[in-house]
Amino acid sequence: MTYNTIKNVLPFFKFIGKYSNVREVTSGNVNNTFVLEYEDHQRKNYYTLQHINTYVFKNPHEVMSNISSVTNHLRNALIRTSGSAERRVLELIHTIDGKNLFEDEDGDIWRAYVYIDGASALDITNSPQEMEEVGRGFGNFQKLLHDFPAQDLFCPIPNFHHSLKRFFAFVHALDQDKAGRVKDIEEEIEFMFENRRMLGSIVKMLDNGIIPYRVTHNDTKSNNVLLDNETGKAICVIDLDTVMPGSVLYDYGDAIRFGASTAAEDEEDISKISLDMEKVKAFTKGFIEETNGFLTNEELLNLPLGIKVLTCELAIRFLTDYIDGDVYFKVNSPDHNLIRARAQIALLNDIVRREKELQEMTERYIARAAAKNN
Ligand code: GN1
Ligand code: MG
Repeated sequence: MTYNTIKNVLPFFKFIGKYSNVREVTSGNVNNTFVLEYEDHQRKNYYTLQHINTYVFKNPHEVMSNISSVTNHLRNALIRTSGSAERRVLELIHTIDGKNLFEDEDGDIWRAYVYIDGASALDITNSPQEMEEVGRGFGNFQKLLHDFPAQDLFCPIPNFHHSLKRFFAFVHALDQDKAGRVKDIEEEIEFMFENRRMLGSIVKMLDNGIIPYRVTHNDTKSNNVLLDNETGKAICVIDLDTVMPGSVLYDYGDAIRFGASTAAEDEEDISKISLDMEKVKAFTKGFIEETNGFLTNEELLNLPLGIKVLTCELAIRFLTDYIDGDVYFKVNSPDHNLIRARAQIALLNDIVRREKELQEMTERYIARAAAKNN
């Protein structure tokens, strides 16, 4: 079945060897991902093939242009600083006519990478140590890209983390009530209205120049950093579709929202959802150590705000998609987006309860990093 979906696409990519197997990766909410196995004499070659969701990515050429330039920069920086970029950066497989994406006869868009073997992408981190490595992975990504000219990148999804515009889109969706679901979500609507000022706080700081735009990843889920199976170390940041100019608070906040929750993003039993402070500390340590020296004080001190805003932003995005009738995120039940939104709201309530603790913890790590510099 899976093979039938992809078989017509395979001959158009420069894969080496003879096709022998495929498995689908089910964890993404937007694109469809397949791992391919090819046999080449006595060796096996593995590739990642992705079908790009063009409802979400309206201009895949811009996405691919960003990915090409960012991976080139990362490769050069890694070779310069550690001598090799082997398994440390995504490597695109071109089509037989030398392009970085393939458009099939139905207009569907596909791209491929070398699959990085012997590493894991964790939907759930099992320990603070793993979460610290995820923090190092994303922190190092920022570090390697901190001299990349952000203005050279396209914005494939404009206003992606403009949380205030997300609020306006939500109000518009309420107004339209396309799927007739607004009547069931009174409490959630009230919650969003109460939080609208907070949603606008990061964009306001960017607009006023209080914090800078940087090249950011913008989708810092723990499963977007590969950890080496033998050493446990972060080796490669993946899923570069949303790399574009943004704030470091987005990357930090979204990573904590996803990776330091005690439950999955779509946990139905909200009594299971809270913030795992050991994982928060571990991630913060790894992230601040890797980014030491180039983040500004304003950025560092506002990292906890990133957690609040990004958790609320995801709540409002899931809720908006629920109201619209599930047109954006993949769902496995009619309530899936509502369950996700409620889970984010539960997490946000715990984050707000721990606000002071989060601020003090962040300041401790900032002070430790600063002491190392002196
Ligand atoms: C989507 O598909 P995935 O898991 O890489 C979404 C992210 C959300 C995430 C929530 C382009 O990412 O912004 O945070 O789902 N990506 C896009 O799980 O919208
Ligand atoms: Mg993604």
